[in-house]
Order: sequence, then C-alpha cells, then structure tokens
Amino acid sequence: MNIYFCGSIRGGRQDVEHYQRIVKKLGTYGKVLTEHVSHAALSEKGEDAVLDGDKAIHDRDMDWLTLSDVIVAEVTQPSLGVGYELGRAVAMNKRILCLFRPSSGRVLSAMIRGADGGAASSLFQVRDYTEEEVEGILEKYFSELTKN
Ligand code: 6K6
Repeated sequence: MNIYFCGSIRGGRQDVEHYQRIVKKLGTYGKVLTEHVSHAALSEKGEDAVLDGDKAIHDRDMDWLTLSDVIVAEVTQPSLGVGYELGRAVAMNKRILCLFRPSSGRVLSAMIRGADGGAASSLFQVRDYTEEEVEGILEKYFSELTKN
C-alpha cells in the first residue's frame, strides 16, 4: 500500500515529533512515499528546496499523490501546502484521514472538519486525537481499510 503523509513544512515545523510518531506507525502498513516530511533536519526555511526548485517539489509530490492509496494528514499546524494537497486528493477521489490535536488550543478549519463524510466508510475522515491515542486510531482506521 502506498501511503502519502502530509504535514506542515513552511507552515512551521513545531509538530515534527508528532509527524515522526505517525510516520513510524504508517510504515507498518505500507510504503510512506513522503517520509521526509517527518525528518527533523528538514527546516521550514527551505534551503534544500533551492537545489531542485519549488516546481520540482510540487510536480514530484503530485506524482506521489496520484500513486497513493491513502493520504494521512496531520492538520494541527496550519499549512497552505497541506490544504492544497488535501484539495487535490479530494479531486482524485482518494481515501483521506486527517488527524487533529484539540489540545493545541487551535480550532481546525471548517473546510477540513466540514469535509468529513460522517461515516466510518467515508472517503474523507477527520479524527481528533491526543498523543497517546494516535497508534490506536491508525490501527482501527487501517484495519477497516483492509477489510473493505
Ligand atoms: C524544505 C524546506 C522547505 O521546503 C523544503 C523541501 N520542500 C518540500 N519537499 C517535499 N514536500 C514538500 C516540500 N514543501 C512542501 N511539501 C509538501 O507540502 C509536503 O508533502 C507537505 O505535506 C506539504 C507542506 O506544505 P507547506 O506549505 O507547509 O510547506
């Protein structure tokens, strides 16, 4: 299974440790195409982006999004790039799980929370979580996925 993980880069790297925990668990279900999003060395400054250019990053990520079977996005730290990826993934009819931590004190965008289809089988799902719950939420989500 190809898994596309989304997390904030230029939107701010405050949650990178949460991304690492999620990506580690996702790796038990398939290939995480965007594992680099969880790398602590990847800063929001974009020095490494200068080498290839933003167009190369965008085009490669869109190719990976097309190849992916499921998209998992950590959406607590707001990111234009993550919002864009989610919109493109919806247009491709992809299966999407968004993870949000209310303990952050933030309120999730209505355009993300409001996209939840409301059923366990919905293509677009949003889950609120606390740090300790994240593995259990992913276990439940992927066991439903492999059943269908
Ligand atoms: C390093 C530092 C800044 O930029 C880089 C290299 N850039 C990227 N490499 C790979 N994926 C990227 C890069 N920039 C954004 N993305 C994609 O957009 C990722 O898949 C993330 O899920 C999302 C983050 O968007 P922003 O707007 O927070 O950067």
